[in-house]
Amino acid sequence: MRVDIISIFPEYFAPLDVSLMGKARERGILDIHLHQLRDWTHDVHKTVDDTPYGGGPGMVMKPEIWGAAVDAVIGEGRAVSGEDTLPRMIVPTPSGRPFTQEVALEYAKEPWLLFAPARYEGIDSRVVAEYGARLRADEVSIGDYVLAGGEAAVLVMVEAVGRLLPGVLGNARSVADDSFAPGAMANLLEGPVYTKPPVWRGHEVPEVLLSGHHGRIARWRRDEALRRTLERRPELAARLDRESFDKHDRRV
Ligand code: 6GU
Repeated sequence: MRVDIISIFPEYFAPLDVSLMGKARERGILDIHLHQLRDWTHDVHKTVDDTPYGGGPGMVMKPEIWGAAVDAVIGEGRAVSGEDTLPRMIVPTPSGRPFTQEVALEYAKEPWLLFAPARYEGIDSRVVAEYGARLRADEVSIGDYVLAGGEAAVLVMVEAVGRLLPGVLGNARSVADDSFAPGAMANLLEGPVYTKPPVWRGHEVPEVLLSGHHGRIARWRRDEALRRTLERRPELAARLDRESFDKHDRRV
């Protein structure tokens, strides 16, 4: 997968050299290209923002600069990937649609993603209007809080998508068992996990996990997942498919 990120802080993405994402890049599974938005300015101050029409606080990022940057990055990518290819464009904003595991799985199928994180009060809305249909541009939010800019949200999304790419995780089963994964774990949080020693500071590992009884262990894990979801995320629990519950599930 090719990933382009246009930002006034390309150095913000240094963490993508580390750990799982760093390995994915070394192996050529993730091909990340960082771009400095200010490279597409023409004034001595390298201005990327201006005052908002209609008044109000803060500044808005200028459409011409973003337009020039996005056009250039598309051209650069096409020269490599073929002239008929276009990236999926992702614009992080707290007013976007929620980024969920389902959205991560959808993005993981794309060959090319283009992230456009904004600072200040956001990007002039005509930029998404311009690229919206052609690049299937999405405005997405990673949660109900406000960040100082979209860069941290891009880090979150690249990691969530990157770990889903074939060959990135050693054990493919861990993707299927994730909290929020479609299928058996849909709308379920994962329960607690343990490793050796069997007793640590007086805290014991649940006996069933030491039993070697795979059926009982699977049953226990599902009970813990259901319990945890009911307690911590009642709104998720309400979306569980009760039709597919077995008798034991109904008691939890
Ligand atoms: Cl995607 N961007 C910003 N700036 N703040 C956010 C966000 C995104 N998602 C939640 N808060």
